[in-house]
Amino acid sequence: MARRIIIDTDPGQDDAVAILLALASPELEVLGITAVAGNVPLALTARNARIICELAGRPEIKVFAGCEAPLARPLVTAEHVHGKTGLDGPALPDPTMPLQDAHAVEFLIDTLRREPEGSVTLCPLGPLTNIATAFRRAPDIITRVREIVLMGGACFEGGNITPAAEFNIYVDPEAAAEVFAAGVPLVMLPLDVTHKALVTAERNAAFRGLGTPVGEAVAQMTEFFERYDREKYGSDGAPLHDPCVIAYLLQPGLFAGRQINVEIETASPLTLGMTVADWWGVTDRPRNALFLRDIDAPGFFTLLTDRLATL
Ligand SMILES: [Ca+2]
Repeated sequence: MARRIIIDTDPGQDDAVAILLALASPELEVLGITAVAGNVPLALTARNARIICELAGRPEIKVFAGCEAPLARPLVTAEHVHGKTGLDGPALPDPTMPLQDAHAVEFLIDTLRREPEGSVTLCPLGPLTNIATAFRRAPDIITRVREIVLMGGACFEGGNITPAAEFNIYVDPEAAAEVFAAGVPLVMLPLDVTHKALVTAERNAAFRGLGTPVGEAVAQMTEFFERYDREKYGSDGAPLHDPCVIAYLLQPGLFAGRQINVEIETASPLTLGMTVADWWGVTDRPRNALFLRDIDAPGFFTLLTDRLATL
């Protein structure tokens, strides 16, 4: 039976590739996509999620709009990375599939209450506002979640929005703190992993070489945001953050890490949103997250390219 997931997302070119990978994978059943404000404001993330479903030929996927702003702070966005639409790069048509009427938080609560306990995995690819709001409003759903597999945080790699913090956690640190403390089995794909998943020229040529609308769109999206990353990190190409979450669900053996304690800084102005990761076990704090640190990057790109070829 396919693993049932909800993708919570703020597309974002790398979110887009993650959604495409999920929709291309028969091992996964996407129960719905919940949009959240993050890389760009909510109206755009809700629009971009639908553009990507249509690109994948899956207009029947249910897309829900969620929270417009973090729990306790004004929204910080990342147009400097993703462009003003969030999906800059390819020219993709406006979506014609509808946005669902229900709020994303309502969908999360209803779905977790309806589906068998321990059967639904949450895949957050943006700030954790929708998830934390659902947990606040309906604490009974928390123990019904099978697992949370999220992109966010950083330890050895440092931050990408401040020296200490990764973007998704920084944007809504209060939400992240609540989700990390909720007691749900949690797997995190931090920058320590995703900065090893670099789209080199050769890997981008493989996307383009698929000769399909999906392959071409993915190539153009990664070309757009790699300009920024090349300048910033001097790296070989853009890190493909969010698809690592879906790849972990498909082939966990591509990744390695440790079960450790991770807590979120919510007070210090200097390190706000930092994921304080007890990698060396120097505290007695309970282990609440599988912190992944390594990835078989060639294996990841082979998986991704092979699956995109099926769309
Ligand atoms: Ca994202």
